[in-house]
Amino acid sequence: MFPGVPVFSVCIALSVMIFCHAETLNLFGNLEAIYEQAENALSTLQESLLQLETNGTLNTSPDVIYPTSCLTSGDLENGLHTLKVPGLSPFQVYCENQLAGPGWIVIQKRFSGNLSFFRNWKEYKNGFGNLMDEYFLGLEKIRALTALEPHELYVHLEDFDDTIKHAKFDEFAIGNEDDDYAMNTLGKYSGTAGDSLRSHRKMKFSTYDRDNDHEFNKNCAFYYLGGWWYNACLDSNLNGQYMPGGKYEESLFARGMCWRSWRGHNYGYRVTQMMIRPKCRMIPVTQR
Ligand SMILES: [Ca+2]
Repeated sequence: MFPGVPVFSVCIALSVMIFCHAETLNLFGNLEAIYEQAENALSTLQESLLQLETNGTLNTSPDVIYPTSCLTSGDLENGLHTLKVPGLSPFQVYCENQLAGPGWIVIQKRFSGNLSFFRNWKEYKNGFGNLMDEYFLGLEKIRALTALEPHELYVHLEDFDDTIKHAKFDEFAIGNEDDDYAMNTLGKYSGTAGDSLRSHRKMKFSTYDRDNDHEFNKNCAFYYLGGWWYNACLDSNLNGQYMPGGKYEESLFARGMCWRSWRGHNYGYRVTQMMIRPKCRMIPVTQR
């Protein structure tokens, strides 16, 4: 075959060549598989991004486990997290960890007046606004969260003189839509702003297109320009009109974002933020 070269040596050389070629083929095969996996991962990411852009939520596979509160997200930075509670698809919330200790889910946030809160029943049910801006999380999500385990409520208020006060309630829960999301549970008050929610306890939620209040002569939500657990009618109206400057004239009585026990019926705050978190979890005392 090859003059002067022993047949045995040629056989060894051919064997090594064939082996090396096979190894090369094997390597290409592995690279192809890795490339395919990367392509699949990229495709999944693109699909998720498209879902987020179109729906605002992700359709997830059953093996993805999301926390049920901001406390279990494990992240102490403020920001967005996806939660999952029984009966609802996963949804995003803004977690607040610095204003009043860790693990608060922001359910209402206002600080600019750029977003109208004079909304109908369906909008209050499903929520509206932008989680990174002003928003209302939605009664259905608040119901699902507070039905899952006992929650506490924290109301943060800032006036136009940069004074900050708060009202904390050691229990808070609302009923389901059949019960018009009534504020069935409102625990003990503590704080600095006074308790302007007590008279709204056991009241159903009302909007301008669904009058569940105790005022027989008018629709409180329509009259006071918000959506709230109106009685006949209100000691607080944090979803009322945003009033730049705070103090407003007597003729606009209680139509702003008022909290009577601090600055009365004719003052609307610069910032309001309502937050809830599970009350029975272990939180270090120093962080509460
Ligand atoms: Ca009425």
